[in-house]
Amino acid sequence: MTNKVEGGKMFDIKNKKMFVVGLGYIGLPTAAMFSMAGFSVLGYDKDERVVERLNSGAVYVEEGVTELIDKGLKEGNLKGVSQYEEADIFIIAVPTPIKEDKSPEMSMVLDAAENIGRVIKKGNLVILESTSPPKTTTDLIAPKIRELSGLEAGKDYYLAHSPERVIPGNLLNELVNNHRIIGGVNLESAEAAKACYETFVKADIYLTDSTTAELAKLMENTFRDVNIGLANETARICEDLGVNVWELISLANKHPRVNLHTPGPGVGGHCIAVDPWFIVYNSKNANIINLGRKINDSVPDHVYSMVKDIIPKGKLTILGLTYKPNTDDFRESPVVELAKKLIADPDYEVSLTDPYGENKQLKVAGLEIKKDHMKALEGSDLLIMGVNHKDYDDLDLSEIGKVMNTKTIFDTRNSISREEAEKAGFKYILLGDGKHA
Ligand code: SAJ
Repeated sequence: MTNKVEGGKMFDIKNKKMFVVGLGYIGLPTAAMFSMAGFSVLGYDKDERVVERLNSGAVYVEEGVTELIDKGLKEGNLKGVSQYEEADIFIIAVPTPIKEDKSPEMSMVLDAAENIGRVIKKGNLVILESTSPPKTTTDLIAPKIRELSGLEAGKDYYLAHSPERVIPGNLLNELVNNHRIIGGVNLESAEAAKACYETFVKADIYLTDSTTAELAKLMENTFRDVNIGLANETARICEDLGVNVWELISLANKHPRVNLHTPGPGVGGHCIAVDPWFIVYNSKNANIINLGRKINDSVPDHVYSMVKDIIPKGKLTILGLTYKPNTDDFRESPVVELAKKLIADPDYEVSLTDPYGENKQLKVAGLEIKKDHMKALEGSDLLIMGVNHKDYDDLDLSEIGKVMNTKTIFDTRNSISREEAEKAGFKYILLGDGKHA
């Protein structure tokens, strides 16, 4: 496969060496995918333990991806490295979090650009995958590479942004089957990047400029965040007006053009709760976006005040603490935030349980997360349903009732049936249910 370039130059992907910067939840699957597609892939991470784990075949990402990585390692097309070196294609897949003041933390992207700038040669291709604020490709990466190498993006080398769009929990499927947007600093750069991705992407690949691609990715996550904010605000309105938000949403969504999202204990993870801030930071006109973020960030406080109303003192057990159901990722979880508030409150004794907790040997404010929910619930006065993992689909409420001190449930997910809970002798309180408040 060969790509046409201005001035008669060609970008040929045959036998190309690829260097992937960042072996996280995007970098690793992407590196593995490209190694399967025939590229010779080196995966770099500044954390040497990550590189060692990769080379010893000891990484676990999620089903399907892990097998792909193992295959790449065995076939010799994938290798972890701890030093930057020359390559034909560089992919930047490093984290882009926010700082305390909600401004973008771009030091990892900048560091990658600087190191690539030291080894880049004419005719190379650089692709930014990390979700980034608008103009990162043109105003941050290109100048940094120019400073170190003297090379001009779009003239001496190709530079493009190809934002990742895969959802944790369904990585492999979405990597292959999601449409891709690729934005180049010029068309040739976008086409060069497309030539790489079309080796494994089965869906459509749309070409644009790099800033549009950056903003499009941010808007996708912002769309979701603002809609979840609307759902969370609707829950509060329903609590005020004596309406059950879950019933209301299911009725409103019968309209062919309405799709109200799902309220809950807050919005977490390192994407939806982060990316809208990149827009707020870059445009003074981001009003709804700013408000949506603030509404979603305020939910754990509201849930905490509901707990205070339900039971002012006693032993609480939180079931599920990850940032969303059926993932083992506890980062930026609104339920962890809630747990911290409750642990800090001297009126409560708190117990935490999550099916993924013990594997990670994680602690929240010094408290361990037990795997066994029955043990965690012993002597409890309140069961708080924080994250409705599949493991909690068939909770045995009558057995749970036997080990608890007071039989009360506070469900932030609408995942336990009121009827069954009440039949088992529980008092049942549901977030967003003004009807039974
Ligand atoms: N949530 C709700 N209500 C909803 C949907 C989600 O409260 O109706 C909460 C979840 O519980 C979680 C948070 O929002 O705390 C985010 O979860 P998510 O499943 O919406 O998204 P992520 O962060 O796991 O992945 C998103 C995806 N973006 C979109 O769906 C637009 C994914 O495709 C992106 O690739 C990913 O962000 C990313 O890396 O940017």
